[in-house]
Amino acid sequence: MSHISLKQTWTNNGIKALAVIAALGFGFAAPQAMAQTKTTIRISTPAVPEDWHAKMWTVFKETLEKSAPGEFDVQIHLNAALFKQGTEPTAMARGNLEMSAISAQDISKIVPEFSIFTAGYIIRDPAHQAKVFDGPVGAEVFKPVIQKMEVTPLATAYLGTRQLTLREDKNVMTPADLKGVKLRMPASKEWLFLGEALGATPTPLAFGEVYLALKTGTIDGQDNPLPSVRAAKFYEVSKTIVLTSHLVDAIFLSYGTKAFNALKPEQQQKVKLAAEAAARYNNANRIKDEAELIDFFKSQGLKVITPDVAAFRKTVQEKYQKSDMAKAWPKGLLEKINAVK
Ligand code: KDO
Repeated sequence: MSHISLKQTWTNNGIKALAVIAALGFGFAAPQAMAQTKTTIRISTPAVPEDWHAKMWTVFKETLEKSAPGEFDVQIHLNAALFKQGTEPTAMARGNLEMSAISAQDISKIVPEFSIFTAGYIIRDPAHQAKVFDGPVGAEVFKPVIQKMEVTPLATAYLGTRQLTLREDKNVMTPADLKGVKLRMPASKEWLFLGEALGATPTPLAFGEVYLALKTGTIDGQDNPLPSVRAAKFYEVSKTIVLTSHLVDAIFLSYGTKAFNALKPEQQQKVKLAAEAAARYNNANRIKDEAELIDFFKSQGLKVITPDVAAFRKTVQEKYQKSDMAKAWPKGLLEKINAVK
């Protein structure tokens, strides 16, 4: 990745220098004209370089370079280096960022009905997730995202099924066992509600700060899909994994609506196809990883617990049914999601 950034920085500076020379009348008009025709796509994500949803952006870049050679300058910024986690949608709406993979929790801030996808134990598995978002339900729920949020989702990626990791060796079988456990959640009310619904004491923290917080004991645990637990090395500072499978999580590869509408129709199509190729790459690798990682964590000395998932499901679903959040869910949407087979 650093190789890509370095090269891009050089290219940008090089083009700027040539543009200045041209402007000064030295006759280098051609490179300036070339620079003007390229559309810049700035991408920002909190994902760490080793994670699949970081690597997928390279697939996006390469696919687009093949389908539209020389038309786009794709700049990938990982580790939340360009925008802080959760601030990407506003940056996209304002035209300060072209692309990111945003979460259902990000969307819910502006489109409250979307919070149905932040609730535990609603989406059943990756196949169900793909059918929900790629079918008529997706078409319905993405409409207000494009209009109200000014962000256009182009492809849905499977972030993984979220599990708990705890810094101590602890037996957790039911939500009652999480009482008093300081569980790190990403910083938004939808995430914190999920942590609470699981029975824990949720503590908001950005993804980039989780490793140290686990190490020092500022938090007792965190939740993330297993591939991210490996990529961000949370297993190095955790002793227990609890397979609650509480959220089959998605992220949506999205483009700022105004900037997307400014592209030519054939460019829009190519960008969408590249986003879909990136999501496919991520999904295949992530699903494969999830099947294999438990053995890896055991080999690293972690205790892996299969808790009473039915007890977690019951408690979590009851909490959501009674919540204010659920009042924003359009009538019949839950039934439509459940009916997708
Ligand atoms: C996290 O902060 O736990 C989370 O998994 C939330 C996701 O929505 C997403 O932002 C993800 O982090 C980042 O992409 C880092 O993997």
